Amino acid sequence: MEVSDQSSRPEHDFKCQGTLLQAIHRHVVTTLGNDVFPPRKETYYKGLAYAVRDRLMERWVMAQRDFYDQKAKRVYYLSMEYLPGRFLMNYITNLELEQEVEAAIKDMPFTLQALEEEEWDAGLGNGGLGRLASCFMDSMATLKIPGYGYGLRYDYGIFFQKIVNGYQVEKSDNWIRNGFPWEIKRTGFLYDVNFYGRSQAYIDSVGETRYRWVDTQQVHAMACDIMIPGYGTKHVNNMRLWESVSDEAFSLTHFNDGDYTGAMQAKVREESITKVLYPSDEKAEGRELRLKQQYFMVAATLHDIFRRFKKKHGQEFQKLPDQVAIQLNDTHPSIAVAEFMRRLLDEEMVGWDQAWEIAVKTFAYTNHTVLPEALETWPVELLGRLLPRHLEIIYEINHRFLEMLRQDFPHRPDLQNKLSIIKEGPTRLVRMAHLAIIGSHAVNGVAELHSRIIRESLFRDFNTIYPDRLTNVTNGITPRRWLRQANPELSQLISQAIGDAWIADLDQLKRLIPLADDAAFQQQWIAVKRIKKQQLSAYIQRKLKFSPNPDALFDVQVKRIHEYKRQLLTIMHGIALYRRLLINPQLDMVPRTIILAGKAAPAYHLAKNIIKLANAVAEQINNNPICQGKLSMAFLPNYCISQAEKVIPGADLSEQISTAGMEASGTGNMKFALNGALTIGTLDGANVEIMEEVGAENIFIFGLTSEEVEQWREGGLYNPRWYVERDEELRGVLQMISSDTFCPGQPGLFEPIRASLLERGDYYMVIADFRAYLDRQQEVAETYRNTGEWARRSILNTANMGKFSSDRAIREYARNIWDVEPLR
Ligand code: 4GP
Repeated sequence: MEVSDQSSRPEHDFKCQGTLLQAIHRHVVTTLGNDVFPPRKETYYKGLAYAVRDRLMERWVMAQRDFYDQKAKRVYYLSMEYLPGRFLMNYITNLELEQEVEAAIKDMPFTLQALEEEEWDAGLGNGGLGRLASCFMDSMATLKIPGYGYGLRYDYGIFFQKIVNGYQVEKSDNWIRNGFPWEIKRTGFLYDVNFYGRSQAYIDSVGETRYRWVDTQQVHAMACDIMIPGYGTKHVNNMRLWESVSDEAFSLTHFNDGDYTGAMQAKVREESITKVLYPSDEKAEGRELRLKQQYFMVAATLHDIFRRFKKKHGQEFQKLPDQVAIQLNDTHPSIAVAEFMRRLLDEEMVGWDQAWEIAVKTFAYTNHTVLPEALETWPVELLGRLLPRHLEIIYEINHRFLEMLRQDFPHRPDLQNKLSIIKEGPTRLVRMAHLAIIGSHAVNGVAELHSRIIRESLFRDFNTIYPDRLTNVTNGITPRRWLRQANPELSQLISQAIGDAWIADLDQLKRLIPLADDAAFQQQWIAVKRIKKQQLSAYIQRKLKFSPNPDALFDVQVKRIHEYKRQLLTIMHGIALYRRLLINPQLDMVPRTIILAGKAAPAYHLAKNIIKLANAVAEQINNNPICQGKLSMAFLPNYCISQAEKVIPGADLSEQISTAGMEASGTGNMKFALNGALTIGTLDGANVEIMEEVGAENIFIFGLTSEEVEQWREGGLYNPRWYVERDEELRGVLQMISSDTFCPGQPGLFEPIRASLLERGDYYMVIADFRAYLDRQQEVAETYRNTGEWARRSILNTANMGKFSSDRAIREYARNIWDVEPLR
């Protein structure tokens, strides 16, 4: 009998002993080498983190054994980005340790909240796509799906945003500077990852031509594991992030010659692969490094997947699709299709047809955006140099695919060019999205509207040839983080009313519907919202040194700054209100605080100009006495997950106002509504489905539809000047932007914004939607005056958010795409 055989597994006792407080003290002394007295916040945070981690570790080992024993099919989620935020409270809530922790620190000179603030956000992603991946991790664990998140452990995550003089300034985000207690580094667990070299043909023992990849340069991938606990279950999943390490210590020869930098060079080069997360729209620079990152993640991950599979099933690769599902989170990891083929063909000696069938059954691909820059393409020259064998394989996949098109669609010769993986032109390009679609059995969009746009326009021709492949799974968010953890006050009120089953079954919130008309419940609801607004106001005070009145309408737009998301429209509304006050200082208006936050990609100049405008407008409004008590505006620096957890519960109004057809889904929209904010939004992304769930009368919809946007664009029908001529207030607002009203002494500072609207055709149709938006905002204000009615709608929003749980989304992936069952 093998030692690894489960039946020979001896009884071990690795249970945590003693109280949590004892464990904290032990870690403060033995792990951190400090004294427990006097208690210091930073050491206690870490001591607590280790103590909590111990408890989890116990469950984790048991869960891993379960996976193994049950021979369950596993899901591998491949993502270049994650945005888990902080871990401490997530672990405490999912382990239901709150009371024990409170008891353990009750005599300390700090609160649990203060300890929580010691943790630095793990900012390993840019925005929605990364945060979605983290919500999915939580749901997979909660639903007991044996899932793994694979990605990269960047030393520097998304940059830290400072606002200096109203401008965004990027600082590198060294998030692990103070250590990262949640990870377990597998220093003995290294895989080789190859680059460069060449492909060499040879004849194998049975006379077949085979290929191997030779003369390569190697880098090592080290596994760093982070546990992902489920809620209400002992199940714990694993997120495995790869770090590039070099065993190339440093060259003693160089060192002895006095060349200290040269001595370190090889090490630095190899370890640079996982140094830094790419900002979302980085240009040509460093493109090679980006492809290296993608392949590095994919190669190490597939190595792991094959190792695990072979341990149980040996060479029975026909079983692979019954044991393994691989989900590609957007186009970035698509090279996995070619790497998977390379492993089967070159290393496992499987024939092409069988290998291809296995690949397609195993892979699935999610598209997250219609923005063309996200559909990655690589110059053939670059891909062929870095990954020569993969380029050969891609050519062969393409050749067979085009052959199929010729045979099955002889009357559509146009498809050859349109769908080929290789885009011909002066610089030949590999279209990675095409590789992902051809190599997957399922391709999904992330909201009904987005999936329809994919089927009917972005990937229309693929939809013709693979009629059943393109499908939809509407996004979701985890109620554990976004309600239970971010808003304990509201969670408590809800649980008092309907019990706490909603935490794992969000549809239960429907039971709040009858309470929406209950005046006493409305009062309690309003009281909780007021507490969250006070907390938010105090947070703004800490960050910006002014505290908005919690009785004002908190009107919030927080997300990445992008023209299509139209922060500009929110700012223009702020300017319009300001202008009305300038014209009539006695104006009776509903007091309003406009809160914005978000990062702009470092190279996205117009987005950065919009940030400057927001800050400039805020400064004037906040310093003008006529606005006192009526209007204020805040731009919060460094938007991140932990900030979102503070801002979202305090919002009255959620701004989801992207140009219709451009926001794939949005998930912020779901988080706000779950916390009882009403939405002002366009018919875009998941807003459409939110409207269906909460009822059109409980959401403020405005603006052009996606069909109109498309028709107007295609027909060249849109002329922003037409609107400007007819709208005096709009003219006034534009005039204030383009004059030096908000930039005294710097005329022309906001000229790029004006030009984008009036000279360059206003691609995102800000002007077209301006009037409809302002009218809707007026209605928002009037509704807000009626506190009872507002509360009623707010309750109904929360009550109808069941659909948007990421548990529902993961169930759909599990059933329709992965074909996996939860563990027993
Ligand atoms: C985002 C989409 O912009 C957003 O609408 C969607 O909710 C989110 O993915 C999750 O599906 N896309 C990205 C990206 O973050 O980098 O493309």
